[in-house]
Amino acid sequence: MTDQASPRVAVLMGSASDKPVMGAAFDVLREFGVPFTGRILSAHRTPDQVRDFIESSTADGVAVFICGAGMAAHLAGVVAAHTTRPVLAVPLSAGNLGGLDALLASVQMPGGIPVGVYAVGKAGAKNAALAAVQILALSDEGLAERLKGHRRAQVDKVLAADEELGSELDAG
Ligand code: RP5
Repeated sequence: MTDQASPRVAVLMGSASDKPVMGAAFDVLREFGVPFTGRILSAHRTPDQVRDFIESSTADGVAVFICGAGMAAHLAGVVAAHTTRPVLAVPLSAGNLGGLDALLASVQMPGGIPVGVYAVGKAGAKNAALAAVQILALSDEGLAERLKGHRRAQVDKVLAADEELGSELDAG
């Protein structure tokens, strides 16, 4: 799946079963108008295709890789081994260990091959996408302004909820 012509962010996931959670990353990238591509590729089940994709997408201008995987989550590490561009990992809850397995597999990279690791699940997918936007915004003033607007909207939302709670409590 490709959102627009020249993707700047590639969102990879290890299995179709990861799609419902990794969709949160697509939502953020769409919200900011960042061209992205999404692929289901597995470090274990399709190792050759992972390597080929990294080579071709890097040549095509992908700047940041987001990798969601559960269980023995090696996708981000393998991608990082093949590129010097930033790789952001989203550990996912699959199997019986609630995502702790994927979190540890993602975060315990040997020195020399960095991977940025986000929260397990949807919050991680959302934040990894926001981090990708932040990286791109370093050289895109329009994107940087949209990030500031996004932060302001969050403040407004929390304050509105706070006011509503106050009214509910006042009403007894
Ligand atoms: C990982 O194993 C995938 O990223 C997924 O989270 C997990 C289970 O995959 P399926 O057995 O559902 O395909 O590689």
